[in-house]
Amino acid sequence: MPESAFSDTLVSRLARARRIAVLTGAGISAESGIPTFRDPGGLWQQFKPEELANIRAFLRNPVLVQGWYTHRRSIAAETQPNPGHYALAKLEAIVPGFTLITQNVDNLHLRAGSRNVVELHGNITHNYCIDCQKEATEEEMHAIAVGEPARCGDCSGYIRPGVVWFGEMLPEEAVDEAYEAARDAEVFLSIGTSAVVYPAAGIPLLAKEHGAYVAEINTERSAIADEVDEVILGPSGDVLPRLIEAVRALKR
Ligand code: BV8
Ligand code: ZN
Repeated sequence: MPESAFSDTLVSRLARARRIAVLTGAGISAESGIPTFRDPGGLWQQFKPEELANIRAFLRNPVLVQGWYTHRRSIAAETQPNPGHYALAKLEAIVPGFTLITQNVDNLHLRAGSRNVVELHGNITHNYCIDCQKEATEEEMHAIAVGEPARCGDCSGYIRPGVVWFGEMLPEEAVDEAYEAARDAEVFLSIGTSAVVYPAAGIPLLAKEHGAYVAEINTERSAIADEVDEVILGPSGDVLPRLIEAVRALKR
């Protein structure tokens, strides 16, 4: 199959489907300028996930970890959703049942207008106190800018980002919703994820086990490429708008 071409089967199944589910990873935000985790120059090139995205690293060095998330929050705030995010919002609008499951914490799907978004790993714009769970205020977060650990104004506990770290459970309701959407989906798209982090990486396979037609959109083959029905090699910001346009044309 030529580069970033998709099959007529995929287009007609998407056009006919009453329930579609999508899983996205950092790759869908790459064209917005947000570095992925594992690509060259990725977020984990200079740091390993074990050094930053876990509670032990945070308690050992809250300033470093809070600083890393502040850096990532500022990147996310400065970037815009790209045509891939907008294409998924358009697909949601023309499909009766649509669930967007994301591993990303960058808030770009919500900013692109997607509505039914399941944030498996939380959202970088939420920050809360690890002791009393109070949502952090702007001024409490300001301490990070001066190299101090951000602390809760009520109980002076450390403030952490509202994301799921390695070794932490995913939000139960998010997992339940994602699993239900995967089981019910007639078509499942896995977009821009290396599919190495679990339980998220298992969700496209759950959809396949329950009879969904599963397609992957990625610039390279992911860890689950051999198990899906179709692999479309190309940047999601280019593939998705063309794919959704083909689906809309068929539905007219
Ligand atoms: C848990 C939020 C249970 C924070 C993240 C050994 C074996 C198997 C599993 C484990 C194991 N040891 C430990 C585990 C469990 C662990 C895990 O899976 N580890 C992996 C590394 C082996 N999982 C966990 O710990 C999870 N929790 O299991 O708890 C538990 C707990 C307690 C008690 C009992 C049980 C929690 C995992 C959540 C971690 N948090 N993020 C933050 O963002 O800082 S993970 C983070 O990396 C992302 O959220 C995402 O999930 C993950 C993978 O990243 P991707 O999104 O896929 O991005 P990546 O860079 O890897 O790939 C980008 C892809 O895009 C590439 O394929 C590239 O080709 C493609 N691409 C690039 N450009 C484009 C493109 N595609 C299209 N277009 C483009 N333009
Ligand atoms: Zn507190």
